[in-house]
Amino acid sequence: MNCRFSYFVTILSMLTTALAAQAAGQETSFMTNVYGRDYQLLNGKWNAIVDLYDQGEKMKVYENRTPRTNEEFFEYSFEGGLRLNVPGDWNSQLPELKYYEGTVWYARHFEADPRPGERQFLYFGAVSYRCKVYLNEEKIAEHEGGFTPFETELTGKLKDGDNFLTVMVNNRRTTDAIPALAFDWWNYGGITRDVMLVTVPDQYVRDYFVRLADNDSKSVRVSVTLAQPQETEVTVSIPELKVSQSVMTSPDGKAELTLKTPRLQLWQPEKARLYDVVLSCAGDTVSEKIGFRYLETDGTKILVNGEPVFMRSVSFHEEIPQRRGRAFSEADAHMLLSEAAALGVNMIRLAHYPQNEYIVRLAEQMGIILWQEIPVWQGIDFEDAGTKAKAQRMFVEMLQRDKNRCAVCFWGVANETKPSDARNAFLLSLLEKGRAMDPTRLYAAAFDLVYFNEETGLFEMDDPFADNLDVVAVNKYMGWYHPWPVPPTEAVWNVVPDKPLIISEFGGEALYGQHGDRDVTSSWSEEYQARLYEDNLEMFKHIPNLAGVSPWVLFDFRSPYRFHPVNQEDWNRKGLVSDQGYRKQAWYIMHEFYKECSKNCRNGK
Ligand code: GCB
Repeated sequence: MNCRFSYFVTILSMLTTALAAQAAGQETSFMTNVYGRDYQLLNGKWNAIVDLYDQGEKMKVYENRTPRTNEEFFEYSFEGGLRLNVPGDWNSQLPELKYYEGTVWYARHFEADPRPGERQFLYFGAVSYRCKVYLNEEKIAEHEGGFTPFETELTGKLKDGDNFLTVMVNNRRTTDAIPALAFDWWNYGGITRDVMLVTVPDQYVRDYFVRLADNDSKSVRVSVTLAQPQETEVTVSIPELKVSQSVMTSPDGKAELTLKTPRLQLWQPEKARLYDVVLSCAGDTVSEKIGFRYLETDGTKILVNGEPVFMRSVSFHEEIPQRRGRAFSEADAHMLLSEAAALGVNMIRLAHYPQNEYIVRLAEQMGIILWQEIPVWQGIDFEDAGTKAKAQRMFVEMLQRDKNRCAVCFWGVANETKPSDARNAFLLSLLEKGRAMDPTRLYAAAFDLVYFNEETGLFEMDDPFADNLDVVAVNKYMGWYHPWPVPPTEAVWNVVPDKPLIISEFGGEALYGQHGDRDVTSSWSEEYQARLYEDNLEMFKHIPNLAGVSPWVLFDFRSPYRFHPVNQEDWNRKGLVSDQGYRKQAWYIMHEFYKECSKNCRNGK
């Protein structure tokens, strides 16, 4: 192809991709495995303007103008003012921004060297919560949703040499947002994950889904989509297994193939096994480490590779407590995951939103099962069609990013929702989308409406939506939000008795280093929290279909509605580990339980 023609084909394909995305009702789509591509990080210090009254758009600050005549002046300048780290939340970078909810403009220059035959994309790991992106004064993208990535194509828009990038970021809470008006974590705003300038060839492997073909290890199924619709050869190989296979894409640029893999070893919890998988088409090669495992449920059991696994889980927010800010780096992922591993877990419920890729990829290397969910967290407006479409897009973005991460075994659709027709239709639409895209995972949701039935003397739940799920999870704060109606030894559950049940949250608050009466909730003492753990562990013996437990939560985390001036000070103190990184008494109880459980727990027995 000559250069001019190739340029024309590229522009045409950009248009078809954009139109197809629009037709599918998606605002955004992005390439698979961006970290496997040739990229330049645009992280670092960015200039910033705090725009409390949302005037920046009207003033066109993204034009970044400076006076050229004696009469001209501008009431802004990106130079000489605030500088913010990217990635990073703004709240932890300046005392005045600790509680800030509004707009901040970010801007920076970068050098580009666009070449014919190549395409460039700007990729944001996450911007919290909504944003508009401008390149060289032109608006090129917008996105809503603080925990999933998006990209925008820059081919044909980049200047040779200096380019100016502006991002308007807004984290104001609204009723139609996800999460909505109130949620129990800090509303961090900012460009909170990596920003990447990605270069790929004109034609490239844009998307792929690699997984086991069947519930055994004998063959691997691969679905590939090329960037441009074209009949051409694609090859998939797993060098370590000495397998490689080629197939022609159909005219739409898509192909399916199955690799025979008789010697494949499966990825298992606590025994990670990953293989380099290489995908190529003419002029493009991309590879990454991928693991293989299969999931099923059998009555009340969760099976990984055909074996029942009891989920010894814990949750954490994407937050480094000691820094009082969002986690964003590989080093952060090491800190969070090593503390989780020390507790003895084989699973993490990533609370309450998709967390950054460093966490997901490292957990996979460590053999830790993940549950990922979108922040459909209480208070969501299920009646609002726009909110529903937003949730679907977020869910698709989460699946799209991590579909090749075998560690992710559960996709969570919601946390603590109340039954209603609108809620059911909303959540069902997520399940339908998910199952159509990815039938290889277990679909779950966490409920909080389990109650003690005085007549039957059992803990029960009436939420028919549970029938739609593979695994049902319950958050239950016995001994904290709920006093014990019967002693823990008599606390027997009859909740979705035919399905696997995970206790996805339990716990209570304690201020590290505070000692007090183990019988008094308001002592906020380590002793009370430890006793609460003992009681709950006792209760778990009476949940016949128990398939896993997940204490809430690994670390104390910041939450603006935790008002108690002495015991909380804007912190949710349910951590097993304090904000300073110290283990509380309850940590040792849970650790001991998990040590025993790793030998003895088989779905509650
Ligand atoms: C819950 C929520 C979780 C909260 C927790 C609490 O049920 O799912 O996000 O942080 O309770 O501490 O109240």
